[in-house]
Amino acid sequence: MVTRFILIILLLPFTAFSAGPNKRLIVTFKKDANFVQASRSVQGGAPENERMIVELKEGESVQEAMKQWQDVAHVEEDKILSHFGMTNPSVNDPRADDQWHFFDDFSGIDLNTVWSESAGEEIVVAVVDTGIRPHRDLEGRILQGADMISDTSVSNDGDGRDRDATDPGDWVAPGDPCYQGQSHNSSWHGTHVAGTILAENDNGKDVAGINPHAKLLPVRVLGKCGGYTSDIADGIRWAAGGPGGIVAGLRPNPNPAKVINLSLGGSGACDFTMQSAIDYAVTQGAVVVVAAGNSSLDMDQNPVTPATCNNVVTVGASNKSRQLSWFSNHGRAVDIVAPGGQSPSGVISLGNSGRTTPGSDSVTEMSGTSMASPHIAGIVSLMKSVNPDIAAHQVESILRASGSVMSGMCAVPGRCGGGFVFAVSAVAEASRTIAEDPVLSGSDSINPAPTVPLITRSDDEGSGGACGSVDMSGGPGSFGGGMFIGILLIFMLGNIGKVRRYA
Ligand SMILES: [Ca+2]
Ligand SMILES: [Ca+2]
Ligand SMILES: [Ca+2]
Ligand SMILES: [Ca+2]
Repeated sequence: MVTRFILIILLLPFTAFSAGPNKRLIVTFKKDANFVQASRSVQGGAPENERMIVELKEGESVQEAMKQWQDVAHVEEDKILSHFGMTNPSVNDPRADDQWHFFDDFSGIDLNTVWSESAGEEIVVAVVDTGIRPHRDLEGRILQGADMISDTSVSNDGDGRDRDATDPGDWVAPGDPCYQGQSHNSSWHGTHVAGTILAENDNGKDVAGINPHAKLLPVRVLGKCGGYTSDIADGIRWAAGGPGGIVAGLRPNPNPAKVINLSLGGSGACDFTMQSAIDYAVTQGAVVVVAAGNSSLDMDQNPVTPATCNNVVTVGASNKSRQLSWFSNHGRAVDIVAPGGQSPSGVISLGNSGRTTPGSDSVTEMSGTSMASPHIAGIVSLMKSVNPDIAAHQVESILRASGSVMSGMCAVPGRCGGGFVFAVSAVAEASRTIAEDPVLSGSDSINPAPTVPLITRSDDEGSGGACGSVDMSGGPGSFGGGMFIGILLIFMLGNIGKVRRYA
């Protein structure tokens, strides 16, 4: 039984940061600032290069805190995002025959035909998610990953960032700080997502995967309650490797990802921190694939991050009737639609039997745009297999152009991008395409532009009062005036696309 999750938006004034634990800000200093001096002016932060994470004191407003700050260029809330899986019954059936989303030539991606175009090469695919279980169907495929979760109340592994991306479970019990009236079992969400992309084929175990030659780079960013934007953004950068991929607390990634899957998100316009990380990954040659989200929202009116960021491939979900799943977000930001399932026919992939801490390997069924996104990430890894240097904007264009018409809700232009993915055509087109250098779309005509919160050291503190509430109906342009435009969205996590496992 699918439960319809509802976005809970708290209409709170900005001074309400004391409402719960872990209300944090990302403070970015001006480029020419003396970082040591400037960071001393920002109390309660953890210094990093040109950026600090600041937790406000009980009852302290941003306006009050900012009075003492020097050389600050941007301030935005370090929002917590969560994954986009949904509740579904488990079939716990190990046969690929049940993976309609792969093998059905109507509602699935028709993998048998796709494999005639490319059986896949060793492409590094990052799954930026809840971490990974060392599932038997992923044996020999998992690279050295990273656990990017800095807050120990979220990490659930007893420490902050570390080199072990193993998923310890993300269950929430009534005693947990993020408990919101509903407990849930561990999701093993990252393992499910990874299995769709690259589970071992033809080994007599469990399920098939789209690119059985791909290597998995697990980046753990979601724990109990979800994950902070700053950790997710750092996870994207680290996964992409290179000079901009060096993040606090971790060694550089020796295996830069060419595909990065983000089956996660939250409400609100694309954050400055998130967009910067995505843009960096794209310039490094990665394709960033993101889930549209499960709130049945028209994202033209109600932006979702990172789904409405620029330079990403945004994926909506379809059901076994090849129509948009009822829960899937839609709008101009959607580039392509892929199977994400819908009760009673979810996506079948890898799981774990543990309700809290890990148990044994299993096969589970889940539905969500979280499950649609890794279908596209897997297909993109096949496109990269035939054309390793193909740029993100080329991949996006090919997917959009090759998609096929859908009926129902998606018949309306501008709701579902290129429509239902036509994987074999996309891979064939990729092999014919001459790779270009990555190009960033500063003002993407396809995606709504992100709201970049520019904070000036204005003395006009009175303007903060105009920012006391958030109007979700009007999109990013509807936020009140004043210094904090675009950073006011406070939302509860874990209410968006929670996953419950029934194994
Ligand atoms: Ca840790
Ligand atoms: Ca860890
Ligand atoms: Ca298998
Ligand atoms: Ca896009």
